[in-house]
Amino acid sequence: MMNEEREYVFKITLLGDAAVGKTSLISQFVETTFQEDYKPTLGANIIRKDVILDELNAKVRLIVWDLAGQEKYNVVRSLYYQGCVGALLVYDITRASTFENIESKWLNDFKKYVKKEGVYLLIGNKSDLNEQRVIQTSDGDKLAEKIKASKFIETSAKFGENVNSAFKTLVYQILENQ
Ligand code: G3D
Ligand code: MG
Repeated sequence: MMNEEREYVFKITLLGDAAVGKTSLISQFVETTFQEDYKPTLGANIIRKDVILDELNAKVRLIVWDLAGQEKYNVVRSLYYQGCVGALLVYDITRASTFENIESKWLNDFKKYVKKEGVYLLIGNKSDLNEQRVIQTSDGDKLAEKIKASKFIETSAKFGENVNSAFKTLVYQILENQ
């Protein structure tokens, strides 16, 4: 007899400086089937995507919040983070400032506003731009260890490299954390 399928709903966010590739990562992940719900008052897009985990006989509905070009400004932070259980902390491997802001700005924000213990991965995006790289893979590894990220992954949102695995890893880490 089949076990009953389990269903979960997880709210996650992508955090990082402007133009690191947050929206591009989401677009790659959800492909063409996404529903977008722009909340101008929150400065955020909200995207839904169902992830089927056959091996666990589970379905996860991901509610992905994406900052809509207001990284520096007045997002209603408490609402943005409310109920959030996981995040991708994203930097651009070609811009050092985006790497430096991960801990001091984005992780700090996440910890301040997410009351429950949240799960986060460190993502070094734009891995296709290797000739412009200024942040080495070993630097990413070290930072991930320092900030206790569940995992460090380099991605290319442009070519879809490691994008699915980044989101799926986050889902598995959240499930483990429940
Ligand atoms: P954001 O949502 O974090 O602000 P976007 O970032 O997803 O809007 O991406 C910012 C710019 O970086 C975009 O270029 C986008 O195409 C580019 N980009 C995102 N991810 C990658 C990647 O993995 N590789 C490369 N080469 N470029 C990427 P434009 O020119 O449209 O502003
Ligand atoms: Mg964006």
